[in-house]
Amino acid sequence: MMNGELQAWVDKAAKLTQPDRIHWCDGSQDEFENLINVMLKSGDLIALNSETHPNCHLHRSDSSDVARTEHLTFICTRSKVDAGPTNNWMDPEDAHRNVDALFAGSMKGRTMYVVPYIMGPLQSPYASLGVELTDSPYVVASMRIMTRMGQPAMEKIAQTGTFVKGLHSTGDLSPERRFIMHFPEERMIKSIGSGYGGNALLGKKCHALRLGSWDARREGWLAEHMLIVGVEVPTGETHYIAAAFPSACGKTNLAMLIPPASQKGYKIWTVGDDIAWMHLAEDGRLWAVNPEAGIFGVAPGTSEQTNAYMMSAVQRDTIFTNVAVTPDGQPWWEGLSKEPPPQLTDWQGRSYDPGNGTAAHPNSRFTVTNSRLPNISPEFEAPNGVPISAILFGGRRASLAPLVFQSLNWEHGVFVGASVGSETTAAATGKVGVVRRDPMAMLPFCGYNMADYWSHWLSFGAKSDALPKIFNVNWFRQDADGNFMWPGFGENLRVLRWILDRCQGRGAATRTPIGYLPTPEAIDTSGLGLGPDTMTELTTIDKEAWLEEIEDIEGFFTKFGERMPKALLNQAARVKNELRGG
Ligand code: TSX
Ligand code: MN
Repeated sequence: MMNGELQAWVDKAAKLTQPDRIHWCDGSQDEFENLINVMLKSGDLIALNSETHPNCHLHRSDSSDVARTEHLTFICTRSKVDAGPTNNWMDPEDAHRNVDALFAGSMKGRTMYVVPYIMGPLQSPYASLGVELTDSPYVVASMRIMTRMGQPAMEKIAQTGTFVKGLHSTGDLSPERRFIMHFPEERMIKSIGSGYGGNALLGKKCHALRLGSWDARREGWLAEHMLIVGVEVPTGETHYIAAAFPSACGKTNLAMLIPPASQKGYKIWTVGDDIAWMHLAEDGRLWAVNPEAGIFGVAPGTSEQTNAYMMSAVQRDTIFTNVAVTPDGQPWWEGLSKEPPPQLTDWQGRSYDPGNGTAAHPNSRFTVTNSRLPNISPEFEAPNGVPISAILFGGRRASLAPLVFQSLNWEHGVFVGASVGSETTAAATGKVGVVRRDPMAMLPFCGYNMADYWSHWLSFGAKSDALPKIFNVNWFRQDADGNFMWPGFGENLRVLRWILDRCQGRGAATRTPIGYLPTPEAIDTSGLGLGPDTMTELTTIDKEAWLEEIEDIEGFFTKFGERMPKALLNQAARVKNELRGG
């Protein structure tokens, strides 16, 4: 059975882009192996050491095509205000005309791959279908890891008829002719001029977040930039947490946290490391599925010390992008070991010279299926997902933000999420240590006006009294000498324990204007050897500094003008008033 709409769209795209061949992907192992062989021959892939890293390959991207390009990413809605002040906007007609001119003939001499995929578990009522047309075999191989790709998706598309249309071509890779266009009203994506993950693997940021958030608002659910974990406790029950953090906060590490030996009987099960689709169920709870099937993770900083489960996963069947290689063909990146091994080849294929920068690109990646994770949750494929007890927001804040606090209620929790800010690190461009607002960690990924997005979040408050409790965490507080005050990593489980206690009506806390703070003794710190005042400092607020913070947040909110929900402005006013003693 063939979907007529799909056939017509493929014909139209082929007429525009003029590929030499069209290959309809079935997602089989044979097809994958053939693709790998094609890329080994063309030089798109390099085989890594088959003894230490069986079935692992290295891809080197164009050196000008190494990250998402937010200034070339557009939301093309009929009305500009629907895209909001934080997105680039272009009129849909203009956008189609502009990119179609670039797509014209772009696949000459190439194969157009038709890639059907499912975002979400196979039998999930929340799954969403898509087809990506691409001329990049690297994209096809990556989509097979990152999504449920191939025959089952094609069958569902034939049955149901509706799917997201994604057209992608690497074009000539010129940043001057690169655009990532979203047409939420048509459920369509057109991406040209980039082969990089977030720009080219259209199922992930483009479909699951930008178009997903648009669909979610219309259909009454939430598409979020969140990890999902199950926390198994010594009694054997598992409680689920979703968490959103801006980049460089260790989100993937938290998704794969390994409790230290002192935390006997606890275990973290990974459901997802990047995206959560959450639906309100009959029982009044929010249930989350991970729409993805794989991990597209940042390599630098990943090591046995920071993320042993991830290290185990990328030992085989992994595509590495822009990492360095050792003379015997093993991948390497900054942070994997203290010293770089001798005779490294850097990410651009040159003999490594520190004078040229880092050996691996700071945004170098691994792409690996979720099922390779030793702690993948048994609920990862559950059609209805997992019930979320707590939602965490957070950021990297050297001062101000306590280790953890709980919002006073749903509305205040939405304010906490909308206020997320994180200090820039050396890895990002721009100044170091400057606070950037990144509400719900969705700033680059919300497919519509963020003020409307907050209204949508707020609307859940009246729909249920069994919603998750909302918390804010900060693993990155520093003392006067610049030392991190909290050990972080596996010890963060101690904070998660307090969070779950609070969700069950336990856990000691003090009400403050910014939320409920743990009493200094409420979090188990036994064996950590923290100084006598450390927990007190991590669990108190500086009222003057918080007044400045709220004023900064209010300044950020003014961007959104008329569409700004009054409830969030009222929350800001309430916090300020209470901080002043009112
Ligand atoms: O991922 C991190 N997490 C979450 C882990 C579950 N990182 C790495 C962030 C870069 C992406 C952290 N870095 C965390 C953290 O909780 N905390 C810190 C700060 C820190 C760094 C080093 C030490 C302690 C804290 N300690 C020593 O180096 C011994
Ligand atoms: Mn992400």
